[in-house]
Amino acid sequence: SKKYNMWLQYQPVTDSKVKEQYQLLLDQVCVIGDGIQLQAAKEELLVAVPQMLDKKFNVSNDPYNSRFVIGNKIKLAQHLDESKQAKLADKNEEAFLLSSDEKQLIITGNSDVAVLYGVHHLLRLMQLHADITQLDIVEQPKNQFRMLNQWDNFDGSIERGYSGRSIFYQNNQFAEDKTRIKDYARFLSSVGINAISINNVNVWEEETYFITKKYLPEIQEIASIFRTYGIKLYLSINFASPVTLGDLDTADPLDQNVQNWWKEKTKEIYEYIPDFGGFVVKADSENRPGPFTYNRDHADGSNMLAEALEPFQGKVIWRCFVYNHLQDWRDRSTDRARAAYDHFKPLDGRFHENVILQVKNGPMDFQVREPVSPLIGAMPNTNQMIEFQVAQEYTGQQIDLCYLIPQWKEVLAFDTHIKGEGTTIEEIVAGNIHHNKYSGVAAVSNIGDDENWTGNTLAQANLYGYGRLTWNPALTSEEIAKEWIRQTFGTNQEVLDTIEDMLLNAWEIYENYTAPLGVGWMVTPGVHYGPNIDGYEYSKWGTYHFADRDGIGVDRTKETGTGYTEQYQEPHQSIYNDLDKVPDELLLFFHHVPYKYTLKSGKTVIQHIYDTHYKGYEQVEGLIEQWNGLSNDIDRERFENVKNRLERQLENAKEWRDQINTYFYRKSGIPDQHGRTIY
Ligand code: BDP
Repeated sequence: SKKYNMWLQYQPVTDSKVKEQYQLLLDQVCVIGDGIQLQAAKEELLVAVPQMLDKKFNVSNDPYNSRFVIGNKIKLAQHLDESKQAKLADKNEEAFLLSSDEKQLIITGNSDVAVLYGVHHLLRLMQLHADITQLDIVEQPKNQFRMLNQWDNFDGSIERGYSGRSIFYQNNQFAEDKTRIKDYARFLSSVGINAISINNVNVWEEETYFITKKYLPEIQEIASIFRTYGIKLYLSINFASPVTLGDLDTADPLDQNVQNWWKEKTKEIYEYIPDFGGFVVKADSENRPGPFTYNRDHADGSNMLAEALEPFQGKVIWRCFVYNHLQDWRDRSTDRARAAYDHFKPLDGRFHENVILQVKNGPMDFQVREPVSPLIGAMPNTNQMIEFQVAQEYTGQQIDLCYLIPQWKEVLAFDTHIKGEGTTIEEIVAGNIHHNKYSGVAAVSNIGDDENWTGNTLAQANLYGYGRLTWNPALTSEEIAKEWIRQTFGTNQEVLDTIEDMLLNAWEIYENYTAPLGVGWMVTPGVHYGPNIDGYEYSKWGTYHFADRDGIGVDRTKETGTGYTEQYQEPHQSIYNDLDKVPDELLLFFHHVPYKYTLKSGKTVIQHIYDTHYKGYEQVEGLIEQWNGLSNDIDRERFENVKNRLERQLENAKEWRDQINTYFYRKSGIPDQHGRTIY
């Protein structure tokens, strides 16, 4: 169905000129080589081309009588002139080349998977109805690791999943029908994802057995599906595995028996999966076991695993989401925002070459607005990757519309100044600043077994955009939106313009009706959907807004606050520290101010709160109107799906608007300047 096919719709090309051009070149394909990823490329062409061009499409092995030839650059060597060879020579393993004139189209690359990426690039161009007779394209991914983390549990539930149950597991069994896993791999490879971890970072009792004979045969099968699409498989592991599995009574990383246990274990895994990616580890975080139990630190813990993986080129992806989650809210001496940096920065230089630290984009937890984590780039001698959340845990849970690419773009564009001007997050995670061996991007996936994969059909754009952006961070939010809409919904201009507008405004709209000015949280505890202003105020999680009758915000300055601002390089340190310089949208993340404090926008904080909340609600009404205008241009199924979600979003926006406005009116006693209803 259309819902299911996401952006690989391969709709028939109706424009007759375009169709003629495509038909001429794509009469048959000659595939040179027989690698599995090349086969996947061929298979994709066999699905796409006949559908799009409404004709038969053959496979041949005669390059001299084929207009369309694919194969890696070694296999194709004699068909590539010097200039083509040269274009690929200084590029990485995943680089592809598309070259064509009216009579011939060649897709090649530095490896078979590169050819698969090249084929997907061609299919993308075709779905956009581009001219394919004058191609001269060489592309390589900017980021080395382009990973997704599934937070799927073996029982079939998904931690922070908003689109049904797992496509990997059902009731503590592996999904028998692997069709969806294969299709997922297709979608991911079409946007260049090259790594995936398939189980929740919180590894429970039964999942601990994933690294044993009990389950490795089944995991092997999943690994081979992903391998076909150039995606390496990783597993989240339980740091206390030797104990949980009953083999040892300690998991102390400096204990020789523990070290040997992991070495044996790792060897066993590689017998099943020779190209196994490695381990993703959440340790000493939110009740997960880790090295702290034995008075060891994160370097000790990760290095022990790294040594076991080293002989097989495996990696340890060690998460930095470490903070005190058992805080006393009365105690102001600890600041959760500081935690990752305070824990990890002093360990710089101590990690093995195959350890990569995975750092969330912000210092708290995927809020609608946060400053960029000061830890990213701050450890010049350590591999790092950034972690985003495609799943909309705090941004509307795929009920509310929230196109996240603009948020990620802002993060990537942030200039840390760690090595002077131009040290952007984008360049750091691409590995261009510190030149460590590994770097890249990871993100929590947003898919489940809902027919449309992502709950809200429009949330497919976030998965698509995540892949495209990690491949090429220079793409703009607009470009990515346009590409996605065209491929997903076709070429109708009104559909394109309307959805593009909806997507591009969605993040701001969501921010408008939820927690104001960077303060975050104010969500229903546990669930994280819908408002509960004081829900996390007197809790152990370190997530406070400190609203009282006089003002609101968290003082993180060096003089009177937690000193978090000092984790940044200049000029950020001074900017964030200074009430006059801090950007409005982050004001309450860094400062506690009176309600009548005047923002740079000229409004007071309290009036800003009122105004944005009325506006946010009205903007959602606007989204509904926009969407309804497309009722004749979009198939029923997808139209109704989004319509229904938007209606729920409106309810949610109303709850937020009224609770936030009422709360702050009661706290401050300051009326709305415009005299609108406050309950
Ligand atoms: C938080 C989620 C929690 C995750 C945790 C993590 O609420 O479910 O386990 O992050 O990233 O956002 O480990």
